[in-house]
Amino acid sequence: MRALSSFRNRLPFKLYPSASIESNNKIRNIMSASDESPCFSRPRMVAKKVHGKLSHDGDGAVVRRAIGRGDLRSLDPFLMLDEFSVSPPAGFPDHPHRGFETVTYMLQGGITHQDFSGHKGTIHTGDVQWMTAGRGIVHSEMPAGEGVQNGLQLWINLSSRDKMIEPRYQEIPSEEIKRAETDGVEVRIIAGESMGVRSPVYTRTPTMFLDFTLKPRAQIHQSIPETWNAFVYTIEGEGVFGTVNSSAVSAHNVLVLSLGDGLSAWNRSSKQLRFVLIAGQPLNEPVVQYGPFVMNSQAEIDQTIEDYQLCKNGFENAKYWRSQSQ
Ligand code: FJE
Ligand code: FE
Repeated sequence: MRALSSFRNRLPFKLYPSASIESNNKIRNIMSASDESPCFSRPRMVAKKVHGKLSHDGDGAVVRRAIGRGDLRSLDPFLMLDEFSVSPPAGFPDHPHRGFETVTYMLQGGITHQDFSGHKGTIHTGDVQWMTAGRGIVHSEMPAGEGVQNGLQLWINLSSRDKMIEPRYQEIPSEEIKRAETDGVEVRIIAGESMGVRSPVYTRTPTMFLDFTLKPRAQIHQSIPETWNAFVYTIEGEGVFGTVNSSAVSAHNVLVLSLGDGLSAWNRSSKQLRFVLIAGQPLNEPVVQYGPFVMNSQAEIDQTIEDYQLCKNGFENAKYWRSQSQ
């Protein structure tokens, strides 16, 4: 493995110079076909479509980054969305985070994470790790088995008052993720609420994260808080979003939604459609990003780099810690 983390005074991650921006449980709810008509009045439309372009990150990992690059630098409070595919020996070796949360949702396979406080574990298909980096975490995220390990990683910004909180993990195994079903639709509720079912995950920055699977001819009408920023990421199949006669969108696209109080989506194809619907309350704060450090000002970024290099203010454990190879 290339030494991504060997030299603490060389920052072990890619810099994004232009990334500085101003500015329990099994519940099965069998519902009637109540989704035939929307329970909202201002439907959201697709304002922008961004294809997740293939690129490389970490150490040989392949990512489709749809938020956090190009013309979708961020979507307040979201900083990054990657669909990652890693197979050994590629992965994301020892690297730091400060100032935001990472949500890792496995689509296929497993990722083993280890951090500088001794926290260690593996998440598998359908499991979620909701990690609040807060004032600082240094960790590695590496494939847990042979072959391709595939999932989504979302970065959610923290408000200025939460950036320096104690790090925290919420790990939800697949079988504990609440779900609801209605005709031809299954939703896994990772954060927020759908079809009357609520997730127990606590989100510092108010966030909705729903994973929908629609059989052919199925449709959904999901309410969304009116002023939150929201997007869809298509995982599998082809879907119609916003209005029934808009053109179908294929897999690996982010659809940024206009404001409104809900989203309608239809599967008009002959194959299964799967997508995530993610929404969050905007923070409306300045964002200054330096790779995996996200603060409100350049002075706070300079302080963070110093804290990391000198192993202080939350990075104390980074002094002697190195991840163990699998
Ligand atoms: C990163 C180096 C990194 N996308 N998707 C630099 F390793 C990373 C990083 C990841 C990441 C990890 C997983 Cl498990 C999934 C990811 C990037 O850890 F973000 C930067 N900037
Ligand atoms: Fe990470």
